[in-house]
Amino acid sequence: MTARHHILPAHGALLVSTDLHGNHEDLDRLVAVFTALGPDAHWVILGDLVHGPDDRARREEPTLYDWPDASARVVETVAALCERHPARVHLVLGNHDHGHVGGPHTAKFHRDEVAQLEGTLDESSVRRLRALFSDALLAVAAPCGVLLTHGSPDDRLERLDDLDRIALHAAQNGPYEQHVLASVLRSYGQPRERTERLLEKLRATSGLDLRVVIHGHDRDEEGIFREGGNQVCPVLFGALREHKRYVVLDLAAHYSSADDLREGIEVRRLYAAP
Ligand SMILES: [Mn+2]
Repeated sequence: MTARHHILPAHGALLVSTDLHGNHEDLDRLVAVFTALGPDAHWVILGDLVHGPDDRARREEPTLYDWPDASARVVETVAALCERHPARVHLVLGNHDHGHVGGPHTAKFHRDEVAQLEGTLDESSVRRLRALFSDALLAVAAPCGVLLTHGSPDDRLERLDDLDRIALHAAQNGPYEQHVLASVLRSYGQPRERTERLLEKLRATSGLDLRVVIHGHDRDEEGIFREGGNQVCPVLFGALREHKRYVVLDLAAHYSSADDLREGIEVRRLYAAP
């Protein structure tokens, strides 16, 4: 068994960021935000570190895909952060990352993005990348009321502890674990009632008053969307630069709905307007 979920404390600040897809400039900004939050802050990175735009996407949609794919360097930086702050930086696996450690290979910008990226790396860099993703979490939860995942999972998961039994190689899992793994990594926003059923079960089995799912995986040019009053997706990848958002929470507070995450307070822009 490997720990695939983590429970945060009820004090300090929490930075939550979503998909990077090889964007090291966004990562640099987030590192500065994390540092400025002080020595008690936690940072949950919600996956999809790797697989940036190809030349064609950069050419055809420069307002959305203008960065050089620095996937390898993003992995190095996040690995170094996790090593330096093991109790405070928490990496959650994304479906693109999963391709490198047993998951299906993604094909967003290249026919096989896993083979494409690994083909650019030497052996020790491949080992380091796989080690980082092998140790990644599937979910983080906090007494402040949030469940943090890459996708927005459906209501099959019964308890957070079940995540620790999941193998990253899907074929090694039973049907329940297979379903939960796919749902945590690849589901988009859920209807309100389904997320509510999930949160209700997890409240009962974890003792945490979980009310809001904060997730990545999806994109929105406007930089954020909320669903069902109980899900929030702050967007970096796929948002226009001036709309890119991240979230900062107070772990000692309690957030009982998606609307408790206020624009300009909990929900912040990564770049000032031009
Ligand atoms: Mn994704």
